[in-house]
Amino acid sequence: MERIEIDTARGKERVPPGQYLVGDRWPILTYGSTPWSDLENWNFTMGGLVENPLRFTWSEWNELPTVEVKADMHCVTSWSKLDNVWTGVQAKYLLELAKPKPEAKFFSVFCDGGYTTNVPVDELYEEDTLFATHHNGEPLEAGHGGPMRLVIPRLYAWKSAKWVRGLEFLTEDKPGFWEQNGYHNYGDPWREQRYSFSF
Ligand SMILES: Nc1nc2c(c(=O)[nH]1)N[C@H]1C(S)=C(S)[C@@H](COP(=O)(O)O)O[C@H]1N2
Ligand SMILES: [Mo]
Repeated sequence: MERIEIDTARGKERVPPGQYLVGDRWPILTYGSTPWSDLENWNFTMGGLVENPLRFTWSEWNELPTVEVKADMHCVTSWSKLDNVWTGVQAKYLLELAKPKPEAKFFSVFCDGGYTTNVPVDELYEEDTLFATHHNGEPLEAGHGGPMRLVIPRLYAWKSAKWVRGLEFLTEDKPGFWEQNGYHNYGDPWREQRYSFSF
C-alpha cells in the first residue's frame, strides 16, 4: 500500500487562523442523525459528465487498491485535528477510470441521509483526496462516516462528506447543503473562507 504524507497546509502555517487543536479527541459533527448504510444494497457511483460511468458494490469497492494518507482536519466551527491516518481509495485513481469530460468542471457529492456538498473537479486530482474506510487503522465508526467518507484535507471538513455514495460531474457549480445555508462555496481554511456573508 502506498503511503502518502502530505503537508496539508502546503507550506503555510500548519494550523490555519482561528483554529484550536482538539488533541486526541475527535468530535462528531453531523447535521441530523447518523444514517444507516445497508451494505447489501450499498453502491458507489460516478456519473454525470464522465466517459465511463462507474458503479461499485461494497464487495467490488473492497477490491480496489488503497493508499494511506496522513493529513490534518479543520472544521469551520474552529476545531482542528492533526495527523489523521486515512486508508482508502485515492480519488485520482477513480478519475482515471471514469474519465470526466473536459466540460466537467464541478461535481456534487451525495450521501446516505441526503447530505450534499460541491467541489471543483481539480480538488479530486490532489494526492491527498481519498474515499476513506479507515481512520488510524480502525474501520470508520458510523458517526464518523462509516462505512466510507470522502476526505479532502485542505478544505474545511464540511466538504469531507460522510456516508458518501457517489459523485455527479457537472458543467456548472451546484451548491450543496451547507453552501446553500451560508457556508462559503469553496472553504479554504487558510483564507478563512468560512461563510459566504460578512459580519
Ligand atoms: N453526510 C454528512 N457529511 C458530513 C457532515 C454531515 O452533517 N453529513 N458534516 C460535515 C462537517 S461540518 C464536518 S466538520 C465533518 C465532521 O466529521 P466528523 O464528524 O467525523 O468529525 O463531517 C462533514 N461531513
Ligand atoms: Mo464542520
